[in-house]
Amino acid sequence: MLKRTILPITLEDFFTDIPANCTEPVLIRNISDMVSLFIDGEQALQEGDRELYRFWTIEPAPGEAGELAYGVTELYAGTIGSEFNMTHGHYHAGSGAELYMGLKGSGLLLLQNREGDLETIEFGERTITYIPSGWGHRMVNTGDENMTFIAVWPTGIDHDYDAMYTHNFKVRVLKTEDGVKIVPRSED
Ligand code: PAN
Ligand code: ZN
Repeated sequence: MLKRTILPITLEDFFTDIPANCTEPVLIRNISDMVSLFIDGEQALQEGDRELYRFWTIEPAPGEAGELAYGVTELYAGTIGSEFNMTHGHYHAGSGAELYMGLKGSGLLLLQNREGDLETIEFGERTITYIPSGWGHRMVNTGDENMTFIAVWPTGIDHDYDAMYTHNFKVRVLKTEDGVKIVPRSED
């Protein structure tokens, strides 16, 4: 019999069926979980903590070589100060590539390796992006609607979040009167 984690699931039913299928309870990130990553994080937190995004993970065969884990993220529209809402971002410890697939909404996917090379990818509904091993990744929602995307990665890798504080992305993505602006972080 198929394990519940490998039962098929339709995209339409994802948000209602995934709690029954997922191996991780929903993970929620609030402003308080990533205050220092935003220029105006402290001020936003003083005005009140709030949820920025949530994600679910399905890992059908935890730790087994050659298997896959996958998840769906719902990243809310909006800004923290002048900065568009974004995921915390991470590197995969050791090696491990990943595939991102857009379901809804639009934004920018930031990729950066540990040498500091940066790629900024327009990401939207039906976009498929391969994230090579060794590249940190962060999604930024620059649209007016909540963004959802699927991620697929190899089983058994560790997500290195601390690396975002030593090898953070070189740019920020701001909402300005002229639209979306990508600015160097060093100019903070
Ligand atoms: C994604 C991310 C998810 C949440 O599933 O984990 O979008 O972003 P953070 O992990 O940066 O909080 C992924 O890249 N998995 O490897
Ligand atoms: Zn990842």
